[in-house]
Amino acid sequence: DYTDPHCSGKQAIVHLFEWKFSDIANECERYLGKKGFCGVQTSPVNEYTVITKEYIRPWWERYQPVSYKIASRSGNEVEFKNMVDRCKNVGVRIYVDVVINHMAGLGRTGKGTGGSSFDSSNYDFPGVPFSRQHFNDKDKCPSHDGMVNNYGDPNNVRNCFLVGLTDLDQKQEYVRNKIAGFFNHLIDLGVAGFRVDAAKHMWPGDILAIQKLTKNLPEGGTPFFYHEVIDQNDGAIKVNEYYPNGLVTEFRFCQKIAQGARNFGELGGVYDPGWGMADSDHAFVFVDNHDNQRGHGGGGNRVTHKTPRDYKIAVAFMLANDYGFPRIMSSYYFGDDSSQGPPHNSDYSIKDVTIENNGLCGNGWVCEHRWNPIGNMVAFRNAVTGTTKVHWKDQNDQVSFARGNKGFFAMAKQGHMDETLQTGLPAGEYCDLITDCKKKITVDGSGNAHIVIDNSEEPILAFIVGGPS
Ligand code: LM2
Ligand code: CA
Repeated sequence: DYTDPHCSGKQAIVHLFEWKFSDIANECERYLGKKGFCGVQTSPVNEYTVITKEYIRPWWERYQPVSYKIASRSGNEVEFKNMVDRCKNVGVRIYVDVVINHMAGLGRTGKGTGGSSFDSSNYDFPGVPFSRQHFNDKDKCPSHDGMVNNYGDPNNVRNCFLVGLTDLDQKQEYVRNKIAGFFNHLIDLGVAGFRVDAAKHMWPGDILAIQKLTKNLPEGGTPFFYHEVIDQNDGAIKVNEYYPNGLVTEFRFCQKIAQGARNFGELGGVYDPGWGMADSDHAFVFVDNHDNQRGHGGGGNRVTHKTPRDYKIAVAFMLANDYGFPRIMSSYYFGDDSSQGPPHNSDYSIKDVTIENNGLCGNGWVCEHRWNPIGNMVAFRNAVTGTTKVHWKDQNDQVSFARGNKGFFAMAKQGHMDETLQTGLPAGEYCDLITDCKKKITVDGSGNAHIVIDNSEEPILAFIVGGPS
């Protein structure tokens, strides 16, 4: 079952974008385990290009592989293994972002982050090794210049070069085995699954063949796979082609939740089957990702940490809602420069993530996942597993609903709410997750409660059966 994240039924992961392995391990131990996170998505961990020409150390250098050695700005294999073990010990799994559609871009040459030499223009990657014969060529790619330039044609999207990146031919047994060998190595080191980069640019059957060459986890079961397929009703490739392979990223959710956060009247329709959106059991959902938060990868007009109030509303709603498997984005601050890499020291090593007295991060790290309406809603998502939305109410810029008889959630766009509402929950005293229990809610014998929201920066309230008191 490629859709099983292997985290004891927990329901949300966080992408610690560009974090060092040592910091991820610290975060598992000091925060993620206690808060009930299922796991962490890392940035690509295998050897890649060191870019210093047109730009110095952009984040996207990681998307130009040089070999499958574990050697990245986040750390080496020893540090990786240490992270996986320390996280697993506190119930948090690791999912690796794997870049297998391509190797480095044409024209790039030199040494990768692990010291392997390479020369893309000659298709020479001795660290694997891959050579010319392992890449797609003009016979298979129908575009005149060999580049992906027609999203209406699957042969063009999948057999041509994406922004000049040397495109591997996953039809070949040799190529499949090299990639599966990389996955198997990661499984031996204890990971629980993979985010497959640029899955849209590979044939689903080829990816499935690689998945079949991949071993089961030591504790049993196939690894978790979620496939990056950007389907915004704008091309020939559809998310449902990838259902046999696991979950699929649902980028239309990013569009819908952005509209909903700005206009609560649209929140009822964030899952729109009429739009072709993946069903809940196949959808992998997120408010923004590392690409579209900076205008890459089908981006534009997404809600991000740059508008914190709307962002908290959007992510809290995603976690309270009953659609898909959610990923929380955790970013570093950046300005107008969409290439800017992570916070770094003068030698370009990545800066430590520091934790301030208020529990938020320093040194340039945003740590959205530590914002109360985000981090504390993970417990809500876990507590309401298996229930559906009931008692939905949507009027005057206010939305509220229950999840079965397990949890109740409310938000007020204007920042204030003062209503008596049916919660569907057993009578009792509950406390609000968003304010860390500073606010109490009493549910009476008929399930009604007086709901007050009065914090205009975080105009959200949530409580669960079995929650803190
Ligand atoms: C992805 N998903 O399908 C990643 O989420 C996305 O971040 C990757 O693009 C992309 N696919 C390829 O893995 C990023 C970034 C691009 C960047 C590539 C490769 O968005 O801008 O392209 O990584 O590093 C860069 C340059 C581009 C150049 C290319 C090849 O920006 O101008 O094209 O390298 O040298 C000539
Ligand atoms: Ca391809």
